[in-house]
Amino acid sequence: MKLTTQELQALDSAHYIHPFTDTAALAKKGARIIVKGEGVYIWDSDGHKIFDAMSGLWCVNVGYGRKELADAAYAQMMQLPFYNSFFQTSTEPSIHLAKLLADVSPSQFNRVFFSGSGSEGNDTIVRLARHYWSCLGQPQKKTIIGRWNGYHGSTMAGASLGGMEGMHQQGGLPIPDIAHIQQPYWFEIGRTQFPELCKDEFGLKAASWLEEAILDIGADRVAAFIGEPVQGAGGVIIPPTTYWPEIQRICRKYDVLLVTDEVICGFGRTGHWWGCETFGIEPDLMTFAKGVSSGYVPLGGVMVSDRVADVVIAHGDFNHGYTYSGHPVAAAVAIANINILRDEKIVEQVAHVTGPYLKKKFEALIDHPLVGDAETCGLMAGLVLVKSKSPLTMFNAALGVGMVCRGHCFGNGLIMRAVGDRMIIAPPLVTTCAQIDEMMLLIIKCLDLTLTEVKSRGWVD
Ligand code: PXG
Repeated sequence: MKLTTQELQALDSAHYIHPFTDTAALAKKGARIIVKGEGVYIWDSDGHKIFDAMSGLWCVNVGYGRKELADAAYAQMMQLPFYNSFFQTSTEPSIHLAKLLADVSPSQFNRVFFSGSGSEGNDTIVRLARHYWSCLGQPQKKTIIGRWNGYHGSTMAGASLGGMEGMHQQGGLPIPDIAHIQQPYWFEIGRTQFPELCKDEFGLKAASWLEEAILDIGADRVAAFIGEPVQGAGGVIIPPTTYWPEIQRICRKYDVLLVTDEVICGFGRTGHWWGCETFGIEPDLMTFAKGVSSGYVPLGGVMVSDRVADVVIAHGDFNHGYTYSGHPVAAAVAIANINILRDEKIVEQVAHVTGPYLKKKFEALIDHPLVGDAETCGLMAGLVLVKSKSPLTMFNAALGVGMVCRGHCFGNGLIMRAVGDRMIIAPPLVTTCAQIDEMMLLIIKCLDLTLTEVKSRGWVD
């Protein structure tokens, strides 16, 4: 039975509570229903073709419609759709994937713990980091430090590690023994609050907040620091190059585990397999999800370094696991996905061809009257919409200029996200230079339409 868009929307608003959504407001206008995907494009139920410059939700890295992934899922479902890995059993795809992940990870990582999502991966991080210190006779070393405006998922631990205040306000968060420091956001914080510092000096300053927090809490009480190499949901916040090496130095100095949440940055997004490689650091734990399976099936997990694995394994059971840890179908799809990334040299392509090409094109947006900053890292990018460039003046946040721009994108066949007045993209890693040109034309068109609208509303002079 084929339903019309209106019929689908009516059923959607009657029965479906969407994530991070004002359900009553959505019911009034109806959800946009996506029905098909091919390459970098998706189509809605009214037949509109849309350039998906967000890769679904930062995940469809090899693009839509890859038969190899569908075939892998089909074959595995026919062979063995499910078996668990709890009671001294394992499955072929999960074993092969574990080995493959060790192969594509930095050399300190030889083991993996599987979950079904990034949020579950970060719950695993909290339990594993605390358990590690407990095994070493330091059960009080359990505080985990994250960052304001970081995003680590929506479970109790994930949302607590994250620094989204709107999330903390609902459901009694954060859980105990989680702390936050300020983010290394040059444009919003460095430029305005530390005008005497250059960007690189600000990177060191932002890292010093970790040292202050560790000293404040007591190094003997801090288990780990967690951060996204580039903050994704927070608005593609690319830290100064000085930041991560200094964070690593501080973690080592105070014997605090270093965790990179690679849920967005992992599997090539930044031009290396992992964000930590782009920023030249060696974490002790890494969370992954999304790009591991290009989002075709849910899968996540934690890469566990020898340092952590050796201690935990020497202490018997780790009492933690999910029904779908190492799900054979998800593992089979992830293997096919990683093979595509390797065989088609997609990560190298991002590093040497499409990443630099996007950088050149996207940074040139700074010449647009509405753009106060524009930066990229691999195939992720963010720009800031500003009221005036000289002096640099932001719009009143309450005007929602980012949402105005997002509306024009939606209406003109482009998915570009708004995080406040920061517009962000993370197109599939298979996006070609010609497709980047096409995307840039759409972006410029939507910026122009936004400029016309803010002028007509009297929001700029
Ligand atoms: N860590 C990071 C860095 C993420 O980006 C998660 C953990 C949680 O993963 P799961 O699979 O549990 O969703 C994420 C997820 C957004 C947005 O608004 C970003 C995510 C999820 C939903 C919305 O950009 N990232």
